[in-house]
Amino acid sequence: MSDPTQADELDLSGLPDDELVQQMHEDLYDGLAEEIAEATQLLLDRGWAPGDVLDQALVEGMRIVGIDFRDGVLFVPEVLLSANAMKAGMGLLRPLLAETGVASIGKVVIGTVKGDIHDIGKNLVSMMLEGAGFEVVDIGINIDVDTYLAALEEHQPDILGMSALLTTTMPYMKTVIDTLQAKGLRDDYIVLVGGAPLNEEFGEAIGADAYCRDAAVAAETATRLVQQRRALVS
Ligand code: B1M
Repeated sequence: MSDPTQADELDLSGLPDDELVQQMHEDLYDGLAEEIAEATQLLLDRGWAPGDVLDQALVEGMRIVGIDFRDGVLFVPEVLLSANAMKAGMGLLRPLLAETGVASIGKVVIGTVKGDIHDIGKNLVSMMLEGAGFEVVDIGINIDVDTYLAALEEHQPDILGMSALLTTTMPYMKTVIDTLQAKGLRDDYIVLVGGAPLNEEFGEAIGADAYCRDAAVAAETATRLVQQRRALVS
């Protein structure tokens, strides 16, 4: 998209907000982690809300990367650099998004399903859940059913969250839910699913409690369903 050597010479602090955000889209595209971290900090220092930096600069930049990845303009090594740059920005936002100061309102075990190594969306969901007051146990990527079950047993969460970004891996969510069912454990947990190729119908069809379109919806849904469950029990 742009010449990375030129980006090195740019004084990011001299750019007005809209140009800085535009530059961040380009730097994300070029996988420039240091520049993304610097620009993220600049926007925060200028009084931007962490959620706005996330949505307008980072998530939007990654959306553009996704289009060119789909169209064969970008390839895996380049997209990995973009993902790394995104994480550099997210690292600065994480403590701010998680800064609620309230006691834990519930516990979540979350992981990306077997065969799938995409973790940016899951990490964002984890951050937003932490920000909403949840304790989050992130068990990582490429998680098979036995690992999910072991984590549920160990951590006894209120919620199981699963992420899938590939049409080939999303059916594995049903494998996990069916296994919970077969072991008589399904009703012990609220099961939330998400990921770009999923939709409401899919969530219903596999027996999840809810499909969450994005991280904000995941946090809202988690809060609502935990409160509902607590009200039923008391
Ligand atoms: Co991949 N990849 N990728 N990739 N990759 C996609 C998903 C793809 C759509 C690109 C494309 O063709 N346009 C495509 C999938 C096509 C399909 O199946 N429909 C694809 C492909 C094909 C592949 C490979 C097969 C490519 C190859 O090897 N030939 C390969 C598969 C590897 C594997 O997993 N086995 C692959 C590899 C990779 C990289 C490793 C290079 C890298 C991942 C790096 C990483 O995650 N650490 C990568 C990336 C970065 C992408 C794109 C470009 C970006 C994904 C992303 O991070 N989005 C992606 C294109 C796209 O989605 N536009 C693509 C930003 C993130 C904030 O959004 O993840 O959707 P998202 O998460 C959202 C919501 O979905 C929701 O909330 C999040 C935040 O708002 N959500 C949840 C997600 N999980 C949730 C869980 C919940 C709730 C909500 O639980 C409660």
